[in-house]
Parts: sequence; structure tokens; C-alpha cells
Amino acid sequence: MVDSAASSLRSQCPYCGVGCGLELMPPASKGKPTRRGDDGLPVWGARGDRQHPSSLGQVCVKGATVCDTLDGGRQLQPLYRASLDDPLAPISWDLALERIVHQIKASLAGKGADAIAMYGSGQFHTEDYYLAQKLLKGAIGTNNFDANSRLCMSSAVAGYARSLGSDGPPCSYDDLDHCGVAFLIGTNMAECHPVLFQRLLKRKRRQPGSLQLVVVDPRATATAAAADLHLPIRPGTDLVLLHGIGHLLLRQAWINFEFIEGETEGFAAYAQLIQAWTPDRVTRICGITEEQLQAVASLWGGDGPVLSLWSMGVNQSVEGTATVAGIINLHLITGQIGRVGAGPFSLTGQPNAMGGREAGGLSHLLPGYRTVADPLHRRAVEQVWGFQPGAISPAPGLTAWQQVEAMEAGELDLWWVAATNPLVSLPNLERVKAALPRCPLVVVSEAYAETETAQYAHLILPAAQWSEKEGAMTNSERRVTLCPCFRPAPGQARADWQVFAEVGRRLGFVDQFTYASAAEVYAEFVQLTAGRLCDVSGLSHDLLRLEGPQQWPFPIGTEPTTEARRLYTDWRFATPSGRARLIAEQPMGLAEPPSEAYPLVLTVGRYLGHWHTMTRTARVPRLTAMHPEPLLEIHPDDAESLGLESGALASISSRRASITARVDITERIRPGTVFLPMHWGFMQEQACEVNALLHEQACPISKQPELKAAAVCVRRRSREQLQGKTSASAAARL
Ligand SMILES: Nc1nc2c(c(=O)[nH]1)N[C@H]1C(S)=C(S)[C@@H](COP(=O)(O)OP(=O)(O)OC[C@H]3O[C@@H](n4cnc5c(=O)[nH]c(N)nc54)[C@H](O)[C@@H]3O)O[C@H]1N2
Ligand SMILES: Nc1nc2c(c(=O)[nH]1)N[C@H]1C(S)=C(S)[C@@H](COP(=O)(O)OP(=O)(O)OC[C@H]3O[C@@H](n4cnc5c(=O)[nH]c(N)nc54)[C@H](O)[C@@H]3O)O[C@H]1N2
Ligand code: SF4
Ligand SMILES: [Mo]
Repeated sequence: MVDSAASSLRSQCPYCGVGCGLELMPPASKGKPTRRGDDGLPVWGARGDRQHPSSLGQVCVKGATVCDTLDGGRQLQPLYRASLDDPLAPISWDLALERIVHQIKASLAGKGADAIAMYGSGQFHTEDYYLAQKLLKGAIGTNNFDANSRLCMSSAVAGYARSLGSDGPPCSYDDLDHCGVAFLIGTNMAECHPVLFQRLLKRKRRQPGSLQLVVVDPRATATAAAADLHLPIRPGTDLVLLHGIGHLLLRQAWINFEFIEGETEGFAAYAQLIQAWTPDRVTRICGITEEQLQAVASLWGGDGPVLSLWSMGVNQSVEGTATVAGIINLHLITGQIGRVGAGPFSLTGQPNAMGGREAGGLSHLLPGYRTVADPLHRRAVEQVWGFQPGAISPAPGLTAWQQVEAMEAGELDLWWVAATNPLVSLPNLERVKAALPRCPLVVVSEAYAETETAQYAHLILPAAQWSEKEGAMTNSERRVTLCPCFRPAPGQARADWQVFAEVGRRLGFVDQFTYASAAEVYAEFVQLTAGRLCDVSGLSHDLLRLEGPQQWPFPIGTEPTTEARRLYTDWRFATPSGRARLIAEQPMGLAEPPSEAYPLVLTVGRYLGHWHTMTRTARVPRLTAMHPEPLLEIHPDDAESLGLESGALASISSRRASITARVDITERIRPGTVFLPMHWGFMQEQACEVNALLHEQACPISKQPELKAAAVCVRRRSREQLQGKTSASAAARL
């Protein structure tokens, strides 16, 4: 616990990847009555931390209310049942851990290490992530650790690695203050990275004309409403658009020949490919006008710095990695990289998905931006971890969806889910629901009681969350903030890293898993980053506590600073040749295009006031009042031809399932496309299991599923169907 005399307490917001600094105020302060929540418990306050270089005192409504979510509805003790048909009953931590250790040992003696898998989260602290890697990939000997970042950032990870030679967003938030063009593609920054979006808007207000804002999104989102140019392209046509822009840049010689010649490779193949993407063809496929295409190309071809910002509209696609390369290609042919105000900037979703990447938190990675496939990388990690050579398997482990398939096939003995709620967030939920009961031990480490995923668990472990454990998080601009422990964990909840370490010790690896504190875990992790692109070997909990948040690279000996750092300012990229790669990839379009039976494209995203599966945000009346229920956005033309009225209930069906939602007729969405939010899982009163509709087809390179699009049909709901609905949703709750 923190010293109660501490005058101010600073942390990073545990919601989105902007990673705003929070200043935390104790429930009781001088002269003021103690703040209490609905349940009478004292509640901390949170406000923007002016000293945090990433956010300069700004916060959004979620960050400001985060402390109101911390107490109610928590999972307080371990619960166990041998069969999913039995009720859950309290079990001691000791016995709970024994169950896990017993299963791991039985699997190692039976089917082997690959019968064990863990599915973790970008909401882990770096220390949780790091010890999960050490436990699975080192001690147990399986690379079956994947995280919800597979659904989120893996196309960006793969795209950076292919084009620039390594993962690692090269930009800084400072670039938002200096870009001449902000090219926002597949991102609703106004709702999902609100503090960064406000920074852009403030600039537009204060320095009119200094910034052109382009938004590429099939919906006229709050982000698009502020744009100078909105391109409402058809879903799944981003790569076509990017090639079309490249075509015009080349045709009009608005490119940087010197940069292409000196710093890149692959130009000939790329130039040949984009020849075929003529304006006429591109505008027809994307559903935009030639004027719009010409306008965006002119902006790219201008003199000012161009900053691209993207998130799930790009990454969550069967051609996510190719589209990321498509964005980076434009930066490379124009030399718009490694300069102030310019570069390809992937906006990270979760608060520590970046730290997860540094710690090796995907099934093909190892700590320090290493891969399991590389023998030198494995050896380096084995050495620091204190395992025999050969302990780490060279085979990439199962990705999130492959873990589901392995359960379906009866190949997994133990599925350990931590800090994610896959029974809401994975695609094709009916298949997921059918797969889980085929795994003999499903463990769920969770902060809150009664989540959707917990309904399918044999063993539930109560997790200490942000504010109840100390740990580091890295935000989108590579800035690391120490998040202190300032509240006691409720009930018997424990930090994830402590649980992973305890299982490691009980497996017999006492030396490898004995740590007195999270700071010690972090100190070991940073060693594994020395000399790598994501070098944080100069960081420690002490330094972060004393000097405040720091951006990487931060090798040993680096002076702490709040100045912005950028990667590749010398134009030496992380490829073997030092040159960046232009990548020529043919667009393929959606995996499940609309058809006669399913004529509409459903896309799925987020609301400003809610966080994912709402385990936290549903507890804040101010947030639930902002978004009382999930709404199906549909264009007036489509609504009319379907006979739908605003406010009526409609059924939305795909090849996999049917759900119900209330209709919101709006011109904010393009005809032929409908939108639903992702937030309302089957445990919510207004259940709207949108991911039951989605398919699991994924980008062949990043394995990121196409969570942004499925073909659906929409119908008016009859009265009889409505009566049937109540019993169906009750049945869904097991
Ligand atoms: N309020 C809030 N903020 C969040 C989160 C949250 O749950 N709530 N979650 C965080 C996380 S983990 C993430 S990953 C980010 C996500 O941040 P965003 O990616 O900004 O959010 P989404 O709403 O999922 O999707 C963004 C946009 O993609 C558009 N889109 C759909 N299909 C296409 C397409 O084919 N092409 C293009 N160009 N656009 C398309 C959608 O219309 C949507 O407006 O948000 C983070 N911030
Ligand atoms: N169709 C569609 N599906 C999507 C998306 C989409 O855009 N469209 N977006 C995808 C993306 S980008 C993401 S990131 C995922 C997010 O989906 P999830 O990861 O499933 O969503 P969360 O609600 O954030 O789940 C985090 C869980 O961890 C718990 N928790 C919080 N802190 C801790 C902790 O410290 N320890 C432990 N053990 N538990 C903790 C929370 O209570 C919560 O239940 O959804 C994906 N699914
Ligand atoms: S913008 Fe993101 S990090 Fe900042 S306060 Fe809001 S949710 Fe938290
Ligand atoms: Mo995400």
C-alpha cells in the first residue's frame, strides 16, 4: 500500500490506450466529508494529471469516473465446481491452485504441454503479462498464450514488422500538434480515443487552417462530423482506397523519389500493382466520388507533415495486415515518416496492449519484441528465465480462436482466461459456447462477479485489479507509467502476477518464480529488452515513481525527460538492410460479402461511455444514462424498404445466429451497412449478443478475426417473436 501521507498519487487511466495520467484523491480529504458510493464504501476521486506528458491534465468521462467502478459487484473468493452442471461453491486459494497444478502435471504426463492454454489481456499490467509468458512458454513449455490483443492490435503488430522490420508505433502524441494532415482511417477517435481527438479539435479551433482532418469510415461518426473531408467508403474497401491514393500520387509525381531510392525496397512491384487501381475503378468499389479521391490524394501530396491514425476499422479485417502495409506504403513513397508531425500511428485500444507486446504477449512472441521461431531469441530468453536450452518450443502457440477450436476438438485440458470476457468479445459465440464444455478445466481469473465467461468456468479466481496492485503500463505513444497500489484488494482477490508466480513455484520452479514485489518482476523483464527496439532497460519502478512516466526507447543511462521521442528519425529501419519495405498486396474485400439472403453489412464498434463488456462502466449511472441501450443504426432508405420504424424492435440475423435490437434510423450510416455496439453481453438486462452474428475468419498473416463485418438480414419483429424472446434470453443464461 502507498504511504497514506503521500500528498498526491498519480497513475495511468486503466481504460483506453491513450493512457491519460490520473491524479487520485483519497475518499477523505481535509475539511470535506468522505465520498461514499451507493454501497456506503468510501470512494476515491480521479481527475486529469497535469504533470502527465501524454494527456496534460485532460481526461474523458470514463477516466473521471473510474474510481466509482472499483468496489461494487466484485468477485471476492475462489469458486469451484467439478462439472458445469453443478453450482459453484467456495474453495480455498490453496485448493484452487492445487487443482490447476494437478491438471498441468496430468496434462504434461498425458497429452503434453500443448493441452494447456491461457487467454490473457491488454488490461494486464506488464508484470502480469511477463510472468504469464514465463509460466506458459518457459515453465510449462507451450506457446499457447494469446491475448485479446489478437482481436485488437495483431494486424498492426504484423504490419509494422513486415514494413519497418519490427513492431513499434514510431510516433508521439506531440505529432498531433504538428501534423498538417491527420488521416484517420477506421477509427472513431471522438468516442474511443477522446482525449487525443480533443487535442486535434483544439488545434483546429486555435490555429484555423493549420490542420486538415480526413476521416475514412462507413459511418458519419462524431469523429467524421468534425472532418474537413469524410470518405464514407464501403466496409472492407480500405486497401482499394489506399492503392487508389498511391496511384494518384504516383501519376502526379507527388512522391519523394530520393526517399524511395535511398530508404526503401520493393518500389517496382508496388508501383506496378497500383497502376491497376485507377480512380474510376477505386471510386466504384469504395462507393465515393472521384473528387473525394482526388481531394485526399492532394492532401497526401502536399508539403505539410501527414499523420495517419488508425484502429479497429483497419485491424479487424481479413486483410488487416495488408491494409496496415497499405497505410505505411503511402508514408514511405512520400517520405512522411521519422519527421515531426508525420508517420503511421496505430492507436492502441487497451491501456497496456503495448506493454503486452513488449512482454511477448501473443502466441508467436517472446519478451523484447522477440519471436518463438528464432533460435537466438529463444536462447536469450531461456537464459534470463533460468531454464534449460530447449525449454521454449519453436512452434507458435494457438491464437485465441485456435484455442476455441482446440477445445472443440477435445484437445485442451485446461483453458485459463484472465482479464478478458471472451463469451462477449470473441466472434461466433454459439460455437464458443459449445466448445467450452468440452474442456475439463476452464479457469477464469476475474475482478467482477457474474461475468458471461464465468458462467462457463469450473474455477473462478478473484482478481485484484488496477489500484489494488502495483504495475507498469505502456500507452500508444510508448510511454510507460507506474500504476501504484492505493486501495486494498477486496475479499481474497490477488494480483494476476502473484497467482502465476505461485503456480510456477508449485510446479517446482521455486527459484524462477520467487519475487518479493512487482518491482522485482519488472526489473527482470527490462533486462530482456536491452538492445531491442523497445529497450526499457533503464526503467524501474523507482525511476518511474520518482521521475514520472517515460517514453521508450529508454536504454540504461537515458536521462528522464518529458520531451517527445520518435523512432526512425535517422531513417534506419529495423529490417536487415535498414530499408523500409513497400509491400504490394492485392485487395480481397470482405470475407463474407453481402448476398441476396443477407444483403446488409453489419459493422460493430463502441460507444463513448462504455468500456467493452461493461463489467465496469455499467456500474456508473452517469455512463448508463448516456447509453441506456444498444441501438441498430440503419439508413432511412434501408429502413423504408424493410418497413422499419425508429424505436421498433428488429431481428438481425446472420448465417450463425439471430438477435434483437431497437432500431435507430439515421443518415449517419451509409445505405447497405448497419451498426451495433459490442457492449451488451448475455448477462446484461438489455442483452444484445452481437458477436453471435460474426464469423471467425481472420487475416492469414496476423490471425486477427474480421470483427468489423458480417453479412446480415434485418426484419421487423412480430409480436409473437417478441414474446418468445424473453424465454430465449433467459435460457441463454444457463
Ligand atoms: N469508449 C470506449 N473507448 C474505447 C474502448 C471502448 O470499449 N469504449 N475500447 C478501446 C479499445 S480496446 C479499442 S481496440 C479501441 C477501438 O477504437 P476504434 O477502432 O475507434 O473503435 P470501433 O468503434 O471499434 O471502430 C472504429 C470505426 O471503424 C469503423 N469501420 C467499420 N468497418 C470499417 C471499414 O471497413 N473501414 C473503415 N475505414 N472503417 C470501418 C466503424 O464504423 C467505427 O466507427 O477503442 C478503445 N477505446
Ligand atoms: N464484434 C466485435 N467484437 C470485438 C471488437 C469489435 O470491435 N467488434 N473489439 C475487440 C477488441 S479490440 C477487444 S480489445 C476485445 C475486448 O473484449 P474483452 O477483453 O472481453 O472485454 P473487457 O470487458 O475489457 O474484459 C476484461 C475483463 O477483465 C476483467 N478485469 C479487469 N481488470 C482485471 C485484472 O486486473 N485482472 C483480471 N484477472 N481481470 C480483470 C474485467 O472485469 C472484464 O471482465 O473485444 C473484441 N471484440
Ligand atoms: S481518453 Fe482513454 S485513457 Fe484518457 S481518460 Fe478517457 S478512457 Fe482514460
Ligand atoms: Mo481493443
